[in-house]
Amino acid sequence: NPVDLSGAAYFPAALDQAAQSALVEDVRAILRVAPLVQPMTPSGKPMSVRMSAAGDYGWVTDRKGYRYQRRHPDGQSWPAIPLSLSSLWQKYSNSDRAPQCCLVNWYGPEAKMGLHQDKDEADLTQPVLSISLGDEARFRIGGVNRSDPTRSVWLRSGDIVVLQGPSRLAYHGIDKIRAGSSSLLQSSGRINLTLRVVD
Ligand code: MD5
Ligand code: FE
Repeated sequence: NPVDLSGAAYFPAALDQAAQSALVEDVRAILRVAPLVQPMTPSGKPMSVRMSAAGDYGWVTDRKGYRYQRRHPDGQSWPAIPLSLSSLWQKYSNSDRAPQCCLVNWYGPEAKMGLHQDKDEADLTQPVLSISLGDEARFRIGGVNRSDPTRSVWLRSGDIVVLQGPSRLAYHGIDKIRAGSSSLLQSSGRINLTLRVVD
């Protein structure tokens, strides 16, 4: 049963070790087709998080702006979303749609993601499902206004968060990675997977 996290449904330890390891293998297969890239913000700053994706769309950013697009920056189509992940969407999302994007975020020990809203998707009533793998991360979530108070929670490997309802437009970010806190990956680091309906 979920814990309420500022309106989001938080399922701590939703995935056991075997399920986490299987997901890491699926992510490695995605990355063989669609390698991680270090995205550039429109203002020209490199993001500290490296990204890839699976599905009909990936989310990219470069000097031209933020957008979803059907191809990797290198030109190839994104690989399909693996069944392991579409099954988790079926189980946890309460959505009547299929996911169109699995964004893969890779955090090294020093990576962060600043406070932001996710609103590049056409239908903001569709949920976002987040899966954490590897090192623990301090996740900050506030309200729909940037100035709203925030709370923090350490997300651990195997945790799932479903952002729906008002929390779907909540400001959120990743403040800090606890490097070496998990032995799931070959090196320290964290993977966050987000499943999304795009258009
Ligand atoms: C992460 N990823 O852990 C974070 C948080 C992102 C992103 O924020 O946009 O890739 S995953 C939790 C999350 C995802 C999407 C929406 C919301 C939270 N939210 O509306 O609070 O890499
Ligand atoms: Fe986000």
